[in-house]
Order: sequence, then structure tokens, then C-alpha cells
Amino acid sequence: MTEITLTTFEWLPEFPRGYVRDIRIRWALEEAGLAYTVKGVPFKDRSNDHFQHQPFGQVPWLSEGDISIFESGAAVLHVAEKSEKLMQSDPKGRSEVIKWLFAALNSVEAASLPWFIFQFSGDDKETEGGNAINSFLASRLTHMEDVLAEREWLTHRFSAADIVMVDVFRVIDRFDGLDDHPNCRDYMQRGEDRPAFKKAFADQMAFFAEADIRMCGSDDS
Ligand SMILES: N[C@@H](CCC(=O)N[C@@H](CS)C(=O)NCC(=O)O)C(=O)O
Repeated sequence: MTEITLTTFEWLPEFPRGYVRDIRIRWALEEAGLAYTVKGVPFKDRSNDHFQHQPFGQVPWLSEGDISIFESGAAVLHVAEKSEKLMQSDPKGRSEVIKWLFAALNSVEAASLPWFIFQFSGDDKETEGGNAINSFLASRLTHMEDVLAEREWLTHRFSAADIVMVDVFRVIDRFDGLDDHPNCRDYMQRGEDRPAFKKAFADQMAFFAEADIRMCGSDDS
């Protein structure tokens, strides 16, 4: 079997740890029970090879033989194709997973990302632009609140779509954006309670902690 390699930054400061998008792919691989190795690339000096794999100079990407996939959603989909646990095999079930995975990225993350950048900037002035960003996300979450009132997972059982949606929600929750959306928060919590998520999270934290040790030469320095 061809080896699967997941590439992320070799080191990052504390703040993004636990939220770096390689967690989506780690989580999918853990759910699928597939073996993989994780490789680090420098954050500062991004090589031509890095840009060959990820044209925006970002992480993560997944490699398997001569296949190299950037975009975390595409990589999760690639893993999902290998596991009935993440992707239903019947055409209807499959289309449900795919559409919700795209909804997580294209409808919810498309609203949460500008909101996150705005929150992160610390700009608390009331502006038309800021209000528009806030209501764009609030509208998406209000609709998700209704969707999640009726179901445990996005499709009739846990799938790759939930991995991406839950991870999108995690970033929103980090800035208290789910406070008025209890169904969204409970759904996120159900995802985070899964053993495969816990393993992916712990492994990402350990990966960067090991990099700290390598950089400092000792863990108590
Ligand atoms: N749409 C991309 C976004 C990737 C992304 O934002 N990666 C972040 C880490 S989570 C990154 O590489 N940030 C550094 C940069 O943008 O220079 C995906 O989902 O893979």
C-alpha cells in the first residue's frame, strides 16, 4: 500500500496550535484507521517545492504516491473515498456527504473566515463593513442552528462533511461566535468528543511540542 504523508508547518507559535488545518486530515485518517506520517516544512523560508505542492504557500497538503492534494477539504474528501466510515457508497448518500462538505467550506467558512480576521484584528469600532461581516456569519449560523435542531450529524450518520463543519465551528467558537447558537455548539462538541478527533488534536499538539524541544534542545529550558 502506498504511504500517505501529511505535510504541515514544522513549528508554529502557541496560538494556532490545535487549529492548524492539518487537524481535519489527521482526524479523517484516524476515523478511517489509515496509517500515515506527518512531515514538517519551514514556516519562514517556503521553498519552491512547497509552492509546487501548495500554490499559496500554505499548509496542509497530503501526498500518496504521485498524488499531491492541497486544500484541506479536498484532502479530507480523498481520505473519505477510502473509507465507508466517512463516505457512503450509494450515490444518494455520497451526494449528501459531498454537498455538506462543500457547504462547510463554501457557505459557512466563507463567512467565518472574514469574521475571524476581523475579530483577530481587535477592531471593535462600529462600521458598516464590520456589521456586514457579523450579520453574514450570524445568518449562516442561524440556518445551521435550524438544520442541527433535527439531526445529530449532517447526513444520516457521521461522515467527512462533519469533520470539516465541526472544524469550521471550532474556530468560530474560539472567539465566542457560537454563544447564541447552542445546537451548533452541541454539534461541535459531539465531534470533539469522538476518539479520532481527540487523537488528532493530541497528535497535532505533540507535533509542535516536539518542535519546541528540538528548537530549544531541551523541554525544560
Ligand atoms: N483553504 C486552505 C487554507 C489553508 C490555510 O489557511 N492554511 C494556514 C494554516 S491553517 C496557513 O498555511 N497559513 C499560513 C499562510 O497563509 O501563510 C485549506 O483549507 O487548506
